[in-house]
Amino acid sequence: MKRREFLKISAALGAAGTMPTLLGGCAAKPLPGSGVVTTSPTICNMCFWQCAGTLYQEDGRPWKVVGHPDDPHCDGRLCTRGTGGIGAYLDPDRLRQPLLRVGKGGDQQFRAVSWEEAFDHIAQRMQAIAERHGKDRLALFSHGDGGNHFHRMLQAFGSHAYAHPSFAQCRGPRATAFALTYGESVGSPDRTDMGNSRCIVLIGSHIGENLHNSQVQSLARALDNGATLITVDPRFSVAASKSAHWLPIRPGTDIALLLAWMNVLINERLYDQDYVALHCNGFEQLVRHVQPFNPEWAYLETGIEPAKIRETARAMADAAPAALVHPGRHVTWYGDDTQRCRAIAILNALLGSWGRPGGFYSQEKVDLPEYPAPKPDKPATDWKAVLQPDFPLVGTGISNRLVERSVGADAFFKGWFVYATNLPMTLPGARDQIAAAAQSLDLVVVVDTMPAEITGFADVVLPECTYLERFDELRNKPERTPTLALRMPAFEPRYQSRPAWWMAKGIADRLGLGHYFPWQDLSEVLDWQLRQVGSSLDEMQKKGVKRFPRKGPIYFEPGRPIRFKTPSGKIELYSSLLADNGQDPLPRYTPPDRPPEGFFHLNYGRAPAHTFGRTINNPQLFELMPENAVWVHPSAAAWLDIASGDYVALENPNGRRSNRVRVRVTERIRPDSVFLVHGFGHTDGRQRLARNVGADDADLMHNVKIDPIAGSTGMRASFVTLKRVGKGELT
Ligand SMILES: Nc1nc2c(c(=O)[nH]1)N[C@H]1C(S)=C(S)[C@@H](COP(=O)(O)OP(=O)(O)OC[C@H]3O[C@@H](n4cnc5c(=O)[nH]c(N)nc54)[C@H](O)[C@@H]3O)O[C@H]1N2
Ligand SMILES: Nc1nc2c(c(=O)[nH]1)N[C@H]1C(S)=C(S)[C@@H](COP(=O)(O)OP(=O)(O)OC[C@H]3O[C@@H](n4cnc5c(=O)[nH]c(N)nc54)[C@H](O)[C@@H]3O)O[C@H]1N2
Ligand code: SF4
Ligand SMILES: [Mo]
Repeated sequence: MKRREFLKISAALGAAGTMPTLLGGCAAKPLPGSGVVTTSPTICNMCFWQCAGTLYQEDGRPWKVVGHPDDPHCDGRLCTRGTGGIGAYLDPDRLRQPLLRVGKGGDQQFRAVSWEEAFDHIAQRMQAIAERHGKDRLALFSHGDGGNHFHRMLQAFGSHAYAHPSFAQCRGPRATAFALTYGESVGSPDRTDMGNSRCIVLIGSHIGENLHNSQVQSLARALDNGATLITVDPRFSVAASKSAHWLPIRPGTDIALLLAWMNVLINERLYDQDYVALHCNGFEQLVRHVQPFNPEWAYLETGIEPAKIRETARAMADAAPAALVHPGRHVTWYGDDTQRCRAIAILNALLGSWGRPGGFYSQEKVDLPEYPAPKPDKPATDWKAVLQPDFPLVGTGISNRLVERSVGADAFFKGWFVYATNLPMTLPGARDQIAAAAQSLDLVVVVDTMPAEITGFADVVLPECTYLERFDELRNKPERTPTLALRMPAFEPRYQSRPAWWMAKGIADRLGLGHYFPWQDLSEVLDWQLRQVGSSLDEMQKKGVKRFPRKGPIYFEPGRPIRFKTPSGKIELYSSLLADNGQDPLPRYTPPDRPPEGFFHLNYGRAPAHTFGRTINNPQLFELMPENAVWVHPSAAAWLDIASGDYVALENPNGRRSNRVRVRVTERIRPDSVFLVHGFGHTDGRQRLARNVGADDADLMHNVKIDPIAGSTGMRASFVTLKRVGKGELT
């Protein structure tokens, strides 16, 4: 496909008009927009890119949601999933009222209760836990802003431990590696200046299937401007199909390639010598370190021809400093992930791209004061030092570790709050461990919009209203131009559902901690904050998005030294902190495990129509992609005697089997690997569209590799084989 078509893809994906719609539109009905139309600002919550948009209603009924033209996250267009937001609101399988478990054990029997009864139950159990074990024995797992309200309530209570799976199952190694190298991380939205790049290198990073909105648009812009795209991916991804160079690497060998690229840049003196001299520390050690790792050595590990390695290294150097080795996002792959991310960070330093146009820019956010409310006391003990002492370089909770510390009678944790994260499909191969934790915990509270698998482990299920029915905190992300955006309710909450802030405040009230939430409605907090920066809720309800002036420059000033927030004040090619902590101070390559006879690497990724498992049951998006398929190379298919359209079950070496899934035979995958889109294979029967369709990759993961620096879960070292299943058989 040509570049133009890439633009067409993103345009088509962004167009609300192309969506099949729940809302009718057949000939007998009046034309959309001919009734009384009202609009309100929102921020999409179909993924975590947080695009600002506008919700249109017609005669009080939902019509469409479109991107905000002035928003840097979306540039006026929502992606496929974003246009399906109304489906989340209308989903008939939504949680409708608070539920309380009846009976014990793994018995999934719930009864609907009032909010009063749910809050009383939670408060009583929390107090009982505090009396028997201590106030610090509750953990919060969360993904998304609403979690902050529960965080505040739990901190006020005395429980500070929290974890976001978007660290240890996603960005953790990247955040850790960039902080070690540059003293700061890449941020979200990522601070990549792709629109101005002349050469972009993607290691994995399947942008185009990974539909982070403005990022896809800036890649398309770069390609239109003639940028060279180099994609390193064992699979022929959408990005690979737009690339000047596709490097179909042997899975798990990226560090070997990265070291060889450094070897070429250094030995051919193609690196940015002035930049390195001015900003970097440890160059001599790096020079010595990379000498053995020439392209001929890397070829044996990666399967990438030496000439190709040299050619692509030179292409980067030609474009530098507008040459960007993308840091990736979901980087928890093989357990040596912090080392791989460090190699990426170092390569960027050699190209001089950090702080330069076409590389990485510096981000700013709005200086937004916090609402005046009492601050919870600092924790009496350092919970990270107690729970994860072996990961001293990690400044946040490690979700898999917190789960481990919740299993058994003598476990540290006695209660969980789980906000908007579906742990059984999110933590690799952890379903049995989560079940064991739920058995031993005295309280599991799950806050969700849908009957996700995690709700089956809850003692109390609290139904949150969808993002179209609530205020949330103002969006104030670090970005190119400081910007605020507002999410406000377009509709009254359906059924008994309520927003997170209302629940956290209600529980705090029951615990005698109501003074930590000294307001009646979150809108008061937003209005107060907005007034401190010269705006108001009234103004934002009309505008939706407001930009503010930057304070500092967006790129480094040429030739001017910078003080980086690392121990040496320089970019640390050689990491003193890693050396001090007994880790490799320069990236080390570890050959990955290879599949046993008859097994394949289990590869996984995204598809444009869905976000993980959270959108599968969405009626609008389900229609676009109702199930996943397992990608199999023709030679493997011939060996297995299977064809496209056949149903198989995936089985890991421990005998764990997936739900049945259709085969897709394609040359786009290597013969040693199979590929699944993550998020399918829901088992909760209450999601009536999503249940039992497709296969779940998370449940098949058996060889989870813990990163010794970030504590994160390497999820790409698992293997599966394929077993034929008969028609109608659900396994
Ligand atoms: N549509 C959609 N978009 C999304 C999301 C979504 O759910 N749906 N989720 C968002 C989130 S939270 C994240 S973190 C990002 C994740 O998206 P990315 O950060 O892009 O994820 P990756 O794991 O880098 O990319 C997956 C690619 O890695 C390739 N790969 C597998 N093994 C290897 C290997 O050993 N080496 C190399 N070089 N490549 C390999 C796979 O073939 C696949 O093409 O996507 C975001 N965007
Ligand atoms: N096997 C495997 N595991 C993975 C990944 C993978 O590709 N494969 N990807 C990893 C990555 S990159 C990430 S970031 C994590 C993400 O993992 P999670 O953060 O767990 O994301 P989801 O699976 O979408 O779960 C989100 C839950 O939030 C609920 N939800 C949706 N909207 C709302 C809302 O407005 N309020 C509330 N209260 N709940 C809501 C959904 O119903 C769903 O149950 O998963 C990681 N785990
Ligand atoms: S990238 Fe798509 S799903 Fe994510 S916030 Fe933006 S429009 Fe919504
Ligand atoms: Mo992620």
